[in-house]
Amino acid sequence: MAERLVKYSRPKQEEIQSERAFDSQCPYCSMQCKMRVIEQKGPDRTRYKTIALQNPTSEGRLCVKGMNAYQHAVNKERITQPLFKVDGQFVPVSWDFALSIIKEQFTSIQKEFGYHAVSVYGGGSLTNEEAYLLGKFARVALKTKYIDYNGRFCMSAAASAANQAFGIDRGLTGRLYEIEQTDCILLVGTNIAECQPTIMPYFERAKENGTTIIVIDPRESETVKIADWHLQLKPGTDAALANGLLKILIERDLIDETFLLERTNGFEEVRKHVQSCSLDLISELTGVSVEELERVAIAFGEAKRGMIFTARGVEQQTDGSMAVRNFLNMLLVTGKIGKEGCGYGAITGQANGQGGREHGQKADQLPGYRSIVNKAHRQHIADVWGVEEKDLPGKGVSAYEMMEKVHVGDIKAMFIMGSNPIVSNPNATYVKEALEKLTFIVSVDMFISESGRYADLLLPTTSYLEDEGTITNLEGRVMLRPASKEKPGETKHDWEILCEIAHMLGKGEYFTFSSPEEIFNELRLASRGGLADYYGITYERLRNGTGLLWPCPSTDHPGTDRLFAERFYHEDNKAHLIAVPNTPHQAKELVTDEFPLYLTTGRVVSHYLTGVQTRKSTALVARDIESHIQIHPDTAKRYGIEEGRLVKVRSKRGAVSVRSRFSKNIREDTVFVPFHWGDTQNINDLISGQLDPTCRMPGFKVTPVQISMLVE
Ligand SMILES: Nc1nc2c(c(=O)[nH]1)N[C@H]1C(S)=C(S)[C@@H](COP(=O)(O)OP(=O)(O)OC[C@H]3O[C@@H](n4cnc5c(=O)[nH]c(N)nc54)[C@H](O)[C@@H]3O)O[C@H]1N2
Ligand SMILES: Nc1nc2c(c(=O)[nH]1)N[C@H]1C(S)=C(S)[C@@H](COP(=O)(O)OP(=O)(O)OC[C@H]3O[C@@H](n4cnc5c(=O)[nH]c(N)nc54)[C@H](O)[C@@H]3O)O[C@H]1N2
Ligand code: SF4
Ligand SMILES: [Mo]
Repeated sequence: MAERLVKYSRPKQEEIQSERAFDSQCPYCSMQCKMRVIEQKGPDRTRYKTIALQNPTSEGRLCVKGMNAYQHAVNKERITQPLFKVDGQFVPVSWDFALSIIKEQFTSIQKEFGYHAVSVYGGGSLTNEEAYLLGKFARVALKTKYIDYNGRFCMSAAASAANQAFGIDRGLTGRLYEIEQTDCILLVGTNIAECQPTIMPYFERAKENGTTIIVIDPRESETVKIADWHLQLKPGTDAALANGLLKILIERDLIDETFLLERTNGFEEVRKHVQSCSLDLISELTGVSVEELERVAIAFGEAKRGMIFTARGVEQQTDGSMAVRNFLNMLLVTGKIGKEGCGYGAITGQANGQGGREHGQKADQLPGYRSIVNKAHRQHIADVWGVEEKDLPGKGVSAYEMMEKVHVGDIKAMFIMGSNPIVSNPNATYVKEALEKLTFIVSVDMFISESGRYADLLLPTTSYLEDEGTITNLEGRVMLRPASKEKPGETKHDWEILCEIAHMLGKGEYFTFSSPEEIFNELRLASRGGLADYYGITYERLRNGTGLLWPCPSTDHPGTDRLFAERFYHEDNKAHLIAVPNTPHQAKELVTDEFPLYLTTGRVVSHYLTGVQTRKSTALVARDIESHIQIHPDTAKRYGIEEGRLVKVRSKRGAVSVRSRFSKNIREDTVFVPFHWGDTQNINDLISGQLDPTCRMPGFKVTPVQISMLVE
C-alpha cells in the first residue's frame, strides 16, 4: 500500500530535479506570519508550496492569502524591465535610459515650477528601510515637501487619536498574548476573522478562559462568530455609541477615580458632556437599544481587565479620529490601560502599516516619529543626514490633498512607490483626472496596476521573496524579513532604485547604501531619542531572535512589551481625555429619498487591498472572481433586486456594477461592497473626497447610495 502511494504521488513526469527553500514573511497583512516557500523544479514545470514557520505573533499559522502569496511573485505578468510609454504604448527600455529620463523630467519640471512641483507617494508595503529612504529621497534628493503615502487612508485616524490621547502611537499598547488574560474585549469596526485570520486563536483562547467579547459592526461579519454580543450599529455612528457607553459607565460609577486623578486630565469635561447626552437620542442615532448599551457598558465596566481594539470600520470616517478618541476615553475612565491584560489596539492593516507610519513617509513627519515642524527634531535629522536644517522642506499635504494640488497645477510630477491610488483613493474619477493632468508619472511596482497604466515610466521592483528588510508588525515588533530568491529579469529593490535616482540627480553622496542593513543603521541613528526609537535594534539582534518591540533605546534594552505602565508620553506624563460630540463634524452625508441606503466598504478574506497582487493568484481568484454587493434579502426585495444579478450602485459622484449577494448578516438600511476591484467595479468612484479635519482620513465607510437592477 505504502509503495503504491509513493508511486502514485510521484509519477515520472513530476520528478523533482532540484529543490530550494526561501524563508520570508507574508507580503499582506500586519500579522507578518513567517513562512518558507519551497520551489521544486521538475522536468516540465516548477511547483511551489508554502509552509508556516514559528514566530511569537503568528505562532506558526498562515491564512489562505499567505499560503498562496507566492503565486503573484512568480506570476508571468510581473514587469521585469523598465517600461517607457511611447505613443500610448509601454516599450521596454534600459535602466540607463529610464534614469536619464527621470533626471531630465524632474530637473526641467523643478527648474520651471520649483522643487515642490515633483511629489512622492509611498506605501505601507515598503520595508522600514525603504519607507525611511523614500522620506529622505523626497526631502534631500528632490527637496520637495510633497510626500505622503497610502497609510493616510489606513492608520491616520487611529494614529491621531492615540497621539492626542497618549502622546505616542504604537498599534498595540501591549502584547497579543494579553488578549488571553483579559476579561472583556470590545472589537470596534474590526473584522479580524477575515482581515488578520491568524490572530483569531488569541481570541478563541480568551473565550475559552471566559472572556466576554463584544463586536460593534453594522454587519454580522465572520468575527461576530466569536462574540458574546453584537452591537449592529448604523454606519458612522460610533462616536455617539461611545458617548452612550461612557454615560452609563460614569452614572453607574464603574470608573477608576484614582487612575483618572493620578494619570489623566480632561475627565471633568467628559463627565459634563456625557451628562448632557440623552441615551434615547443615542439609541435613535445608532440603532442600538438602551438595554444593549447598558449590558455592554456594565460588562466592560465591571470586568477587572478589559481591552478595546479598533480598525477601519470606526476609523475610516470623516470623524474617525474623534470616534476613536471616544473609545480611548472609555479605557481611561475605567483605568484599563498600562496594566497586564488591559490596553488598546489599533489593528494595523498593511504588512508594514506600523513601521511605514513612523519613519518619514508622512507629509508632516521625520524619522523616529519626529515632527517636521519642530526645530529640534529637524536639526537632529539634518545632522544625521549631513544637510543644513534650513534646507529641509516643511510640511506637505495628505495623499488625497496631493491630488487636489495636481488639479490646481501646484504638482506636475509624481513618483509612486507601492500604491495604486486610482483604486484606493476616494473620488476615483477625480483622482484619475489628476493623474491624467500630470506631466510625468513614475510608478515603481511589480505589476502594471490601474494607476500604473497612467504612468509615463514603470520601474520593476522585487517581491517579498526577493527583498530583504525589516518590517514592524501589529504588535510594534520589528522583524527581519529574510528574502533570498534571486531578482527576476532586470528588477531592482526599491531601495536600490531610490539610491540610483538620487545619484542621477547629483545627490549620490547622501545615498551610498549597498545593503538594507546599512540603511537600517542610519535609521537607528535618525530614530534615536525619538518616540519610535529603534536605536537599540540591530540586524544581529534580529537575526538571533524573534524581533524586538519598540521603543528600544539601547542595544542592551529588551524592547518594550507594554506601554504606559508608568507614564503617558505627553509632557505632563498624563493621558488626555476629551469630550466628543455625538456627531463630531456634521460633515457626513445623510441618506435621502434619492440615495436611501448606506454604503459601507471593506474587505473579503481572499483579496488584498486594490487586488493588484491577489488578482494574480489563481487560488484566490477562484474564491472571488469579481466584486459583489452584500444586501439584506428584504432590502433587495424592496428595490426589486434578484440574487446573483448585476446591480447598479450609484452615489452622487458615480456608479459601479456589482453582483448581488443576499445575506441576512447586514442591516437592512446598509449595503456592503469590497474595494478590491478597479475599472467598472471601482467602488471608490462613489466615495466623497471629504476628509477628517484632523487626520485627513476620507469617509470610506459611509456613503448614501441608490441601487437598481442592471439589465444584462
Ligand atoms: N483579507 C484581507 N485582509 C486584510 C486586508 C485586505 O485587503 N484583505 N487589508 C489589510 C489592511 S491594509 C487593513 S487596513 C485591514 C483592515 O481591516 P478591517 O478594518 O477589519 O477591515 P474592513 O473590512 O475595512 O472593515 C472592518 C469592519 O468594519 C465594519 N464597518 C463598516 N462601517 C462601520 C461603522 O460605521 N462602524 C463600525 N463600528 N464598523 C463598521 C465593516 O462591516 C467591516 O466588517 O485589513 C488588513 N487585512
Ligand atoms: N473604499 C475603500 N477604499 C480604501 C479602503 C477601504 O476600506 N475602502 N481602505 C484603504 C486602506 S486601509 C489602504 S491600506 C489603502 C491601500 O491602497 P493601495 O496602497 O493603493 O493598495 P495596494 O493594493 O496595496 O497597492 C499597492 C501597489 O503596490 C504594489 N506593491 C506591493 N508591494 C510593493 C513593494 O514592496 N514595492 C513596490 N514598489 N510596490 C509594491 C502592488 O503591486 C500594488 O500595485 O486603500 C484604502 N482605500
Ligand atoms: S494575510 Fe496576514 S494573517 Fe494571512 S498569512 Fe499573511 S500575514 Fe498572516
Ligand atoms: Mo490599510
